[in-house]
Amino acid sequence: MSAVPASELAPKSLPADAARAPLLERLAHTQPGPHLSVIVPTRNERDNVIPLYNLLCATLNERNWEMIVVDDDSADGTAEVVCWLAQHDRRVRLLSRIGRRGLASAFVEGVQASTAPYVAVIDADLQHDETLLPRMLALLENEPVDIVVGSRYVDEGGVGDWDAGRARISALATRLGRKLLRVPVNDPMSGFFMIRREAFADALRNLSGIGFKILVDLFASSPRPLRARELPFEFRTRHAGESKFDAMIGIEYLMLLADKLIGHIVPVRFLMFLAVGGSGLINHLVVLWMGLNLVHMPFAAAQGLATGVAMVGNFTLNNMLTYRDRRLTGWKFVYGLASFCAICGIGALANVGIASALFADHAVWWLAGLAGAAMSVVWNYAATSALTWRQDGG
Ligand SMILES: Nc1nc2c(ncn2[C@@H]2O[C@H](COP(=O)(O)OP(=O)(O)OP(=O)(O)O)[C@@H](O)[C@H]2O)c(=O)[nH]1
Ligand SMILES: [Mg+2]
Repeated sequence: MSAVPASELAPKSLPADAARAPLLERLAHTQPGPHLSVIVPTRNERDNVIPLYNLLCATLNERNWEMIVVDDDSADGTAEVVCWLAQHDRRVRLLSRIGRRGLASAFVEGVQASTAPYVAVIDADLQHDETLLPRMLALLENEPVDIVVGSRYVDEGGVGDWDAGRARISALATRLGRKLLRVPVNDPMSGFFMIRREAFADALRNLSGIGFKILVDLFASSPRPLRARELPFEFRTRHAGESKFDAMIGIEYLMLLADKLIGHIVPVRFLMFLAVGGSGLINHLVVLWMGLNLVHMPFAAAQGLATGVAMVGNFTLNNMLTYRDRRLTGWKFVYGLASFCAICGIGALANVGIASALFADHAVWWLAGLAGAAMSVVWNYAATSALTWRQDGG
């Protein structure tokens, strides 16, 4: 195994014990920790884990590396395969997350669980060219570079067999990232890169961690411009299993851009919650109109039906979009819906109470109405985020 240079290991201030002879003597005979951690986010990648491990072994060879698989509760037994491998090779580690989603946050937590001075991320499905890893590492070790990106949009790189639609979406997302957030690489959408630990640590507290696109997030969150290099590679065809690419990834990307641009002023989840609330108002009016004019229901019944449809619709949309990373399924969906309706019911009562009190105090009617509505929106958002979509999975 190659030893880690002492300079890489020395934190800014070590306790005095670190310099004492017995410890130094003991450490002289231990195996150093990994020099490179390769983070592999997985969701249902059972049949790709072993082929990827074989490729990493072949390319990283005698280097001191480890593979950290961050699995989000895969239903196909991915975690079991990783456990089995890890029992045979201590360079394989598993971080298993329950009730959590998202490639970006999986990467962040994988890096947090590693102590290596260099960390890389690679897809499990063999689409990335793992043979670039030694060159990425050499660049970081030998040159003043913070991050090396595997790029599909430089000479000799390519997107493989994507259809025209996906290629267009990726090109648009790339332009947005480069223009709006000034990401200085040709392929800010790439999910394949290696970064120096300090550069990651400096950006860590500013990261949004939303969705799929961690590279954009890293560039936009770093307190200083990251010194970047790109190495070309051709995106391969997925080896086994199914793609997780869907329209939601686009929405999450827009949320990430919004968070980076205005997130310091207003939380992007709150904006999404507002947008969903706006769509709920339209739903409400459409159902009310249909109840009154097509089914000829009494007003109170039509209004009750419209309220119910809007609440279920709002809950479902918020569950899909605003809280996609904490999405509730099965019975949790049902309990979540009940708590959402209860919280919004309390919000409605508070809304009427506050608006009526202000109105009685001679406030203008629309100002009283707006104040009541604003109060209930903030309450609904705060309470459902704390209770319905709790951080621990609801
Ligand atoms: N931990 C974790 N990993 C994820 C999640 N979503 C996707 N992944 C993994 O991230 C990697 C990239 O996902 P893919 O579905 O291959 O996305 P893609 O490469 O953009 O799409 P395709 O080209 O169609 O394969 C794969 O290893 C996935 O298993 C997630 O929510 N959590
Ligand atoms: Mg893939």
